[in-house]
Amino acid sequence: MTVRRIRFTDREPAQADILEEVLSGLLSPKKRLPPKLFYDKRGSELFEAICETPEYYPTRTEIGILRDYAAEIAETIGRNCILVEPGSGNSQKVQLLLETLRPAVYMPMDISKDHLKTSVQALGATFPWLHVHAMCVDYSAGLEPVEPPPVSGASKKVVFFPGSTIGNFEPGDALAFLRRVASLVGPGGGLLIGVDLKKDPTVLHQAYNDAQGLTREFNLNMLHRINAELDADFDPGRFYHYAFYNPRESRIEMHLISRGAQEIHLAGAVLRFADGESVHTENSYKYTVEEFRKLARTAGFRVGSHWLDDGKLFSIHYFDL
Ligand code: AVJ
Repeated sequence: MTVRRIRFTDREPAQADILEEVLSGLLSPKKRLPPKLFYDKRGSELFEAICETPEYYPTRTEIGILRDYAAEIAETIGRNCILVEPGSGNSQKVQLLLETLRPAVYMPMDISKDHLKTSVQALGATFPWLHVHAMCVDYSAGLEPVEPPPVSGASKKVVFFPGSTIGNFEPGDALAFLRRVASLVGPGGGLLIGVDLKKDPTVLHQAYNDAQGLTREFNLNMLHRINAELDADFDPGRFYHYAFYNPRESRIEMHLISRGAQEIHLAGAVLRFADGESVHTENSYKYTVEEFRKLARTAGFRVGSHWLDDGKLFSIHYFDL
């Protein structure tokens, strides 16, 4: 049997599914849009630009931890795993681990097909020994499509979930996601996950209100995207970007606030916005190390190791089953 080194499975979500999610979010009494809609081509580019701003510390801090502790992390996990990354984006972070970790196969999953294709090509060129099985899929709809290709010598499954993407989930949904990861990797499997930490609210506030206005553009891009893909008539100039830290809920909230009363048309529906009404586009929950360990334990994981930067801004945990 021949094994291709690079495979691509396309389960890109249909436009109709996106429309349904957008409509149900905007017709609900508290208007909301799912944060996964941020990541069209422009949104992914804007997110990458946000990661370069001086205020947005998570990405560079997590990269620093991965650099400093790559050998230790790889040793904790062990070689030849099946490494699954939901929401892999540009696969930048995993590259810091591949050489030391030497997985049997790397399985990136992402909702953005162009992004995924580009990064798979780059990975194939940089790591000629690496088997890659990429999937264009909305992983929030389930991790079931993860089917490793036949690669010999694989040990266990390990999910890599960096970037504090787990912060986008409400605590109950975060627990449900961790349980799904546990059932995907099974006994002997593991989870390597990046989690942003609680800290001075001012530092958090600035990270989501960068001086260049890139986070503002990123938030407003959701409306541009809905116009372009679903033929709506939002005027993004008539919405404010509003992001703040909610200490009671331990989360950053991002909203788009209507400037004045307005009506928007979308797929035959008329959406009414009151002056000052909000569309809640994202939560980004922050945890202490202990809080997150407790959550993982509740999901069935054994408490394992964790690594921090010197400033204790960000954490990377490894849990096994
Ligand atoms: C990619 C979800 C981790 O919550 O910090 C960045 C997204 N939103 N700036 C985050 C984001 C606004 C980011 N995550």
